[in-house]
Amino acid sequence: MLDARLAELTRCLPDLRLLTAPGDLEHYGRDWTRRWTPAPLAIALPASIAEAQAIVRWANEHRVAIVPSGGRTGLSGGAVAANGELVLSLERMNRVLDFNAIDRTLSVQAGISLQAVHDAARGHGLLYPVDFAARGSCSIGGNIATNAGGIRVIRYGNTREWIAGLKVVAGNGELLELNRALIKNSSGYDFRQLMIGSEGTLGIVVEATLKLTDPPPPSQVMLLALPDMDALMHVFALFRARLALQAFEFFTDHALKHVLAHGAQRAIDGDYPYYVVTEFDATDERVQEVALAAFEHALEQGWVSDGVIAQSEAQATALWRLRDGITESLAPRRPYKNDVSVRISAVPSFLHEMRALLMREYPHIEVVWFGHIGDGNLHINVLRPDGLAEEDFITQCEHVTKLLAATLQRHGGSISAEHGIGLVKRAYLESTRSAAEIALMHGVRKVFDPNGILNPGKLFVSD
Ligand code: 2HG
Ligand code: ZN
Repeated sequence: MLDARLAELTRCLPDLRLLTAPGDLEHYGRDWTRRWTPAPLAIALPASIAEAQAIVRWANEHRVAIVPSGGRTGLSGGAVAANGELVLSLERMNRVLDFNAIDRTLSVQAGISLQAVHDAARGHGLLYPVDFAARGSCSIGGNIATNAGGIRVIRYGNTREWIAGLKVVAGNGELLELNRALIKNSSGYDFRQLMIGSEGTLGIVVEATLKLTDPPPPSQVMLLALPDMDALMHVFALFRARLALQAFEFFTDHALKHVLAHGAQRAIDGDYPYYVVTEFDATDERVQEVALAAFEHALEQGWVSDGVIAQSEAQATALWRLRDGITESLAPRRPYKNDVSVRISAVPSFLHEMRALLMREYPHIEVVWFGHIGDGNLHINVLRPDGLAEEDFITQCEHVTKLLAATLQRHGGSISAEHGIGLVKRAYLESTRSAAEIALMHGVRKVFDPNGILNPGKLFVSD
């Protein structure tokens, strides 16, 4: 027996693809957090903007909450549907709509994967530069909803920098065309930017016009082994001063252990506590000399202990795998994740306090650190030991996150650098945003989504 509300939905939209089988509810109701039990009402897969608008209008009429859904690779629970919501999946709206060679833009439907965007841009001899390991599964709509960052932020910035225009279905079902891909548009509030990072609480992104750029110059990839934490930012300053960096990522020996166990190839013999993968422009042969001179200098200073520079594309890929493969290698353990940031200048002092805190609070628990240290963004993955009940583990992690949030606050940082607040971090929003800001955020939400049907429960503790 179909729920009466759903019966009404299929009456309004007879062609709408609607899924209610238990397997579908489970599949579309969760994200990569795997922490909440999926319990959506149904899954709607609109094929057009008009269908998406009609669904939102229906949801307003029947006061059904909607969870906008892309690739569900999120790590903060932003796309979880555990409370009888309707999941509105953009999966079928996954096409490239237009390429404009003069504007150097690509217009796409929101459900397209990041990988397909990369491929389409490459097909036109250009680059969409935001990139990260989930590229094959995540969707551009989800990237926009969280202002996704990734491994090239140091060179290209976050998703926010690459959105020329958006089409968004607001909480009342109205279609908003935001910025229309203008480069210059000084005509009042920029709602496009407001939508980016709003985690589906203000509107549903249905189409985006993405800026493209020149393909990157040839590059080289280097793996460095470091003797201690203090060396990290010295090496970063040195390499940044001498080379044109495209990426500067770090991970610890714990992270390395897991990726190696997951099939990656060891590239440096010996055991070191910290590693860096860096990629830099290599427009001519001199660059390799400059890189090697920087490496020698770091060696003399005692900031690096060993290093390897990739001699082929295959080697570069193998070195990247050591960093790119971390999340996947840890996934079976369902880690508790923190995703924090501070200004680059605050990294050294923050790292010291953070390490002391984690060592004190997690004495018998494995904690894996890695991340985009060149952007001041650190990922902390806490692994539940066998024998510790999930509930007790989460309680402990939440207690530590509270302390971490206070540490971040002292350092002027953020509790969410790039994964979003979602369900996981909503209790700590006030460590990063003032009470006045949060009150305004609630006010803004009311304007765009008066009945609070879009992704309720996410971002804020109470709607
Ligand atoms: C990355 O940088 C992703 O690889 C995932 O942001 C981080 O798994 C994580 O904690
Ligand atoms: Zn990351």
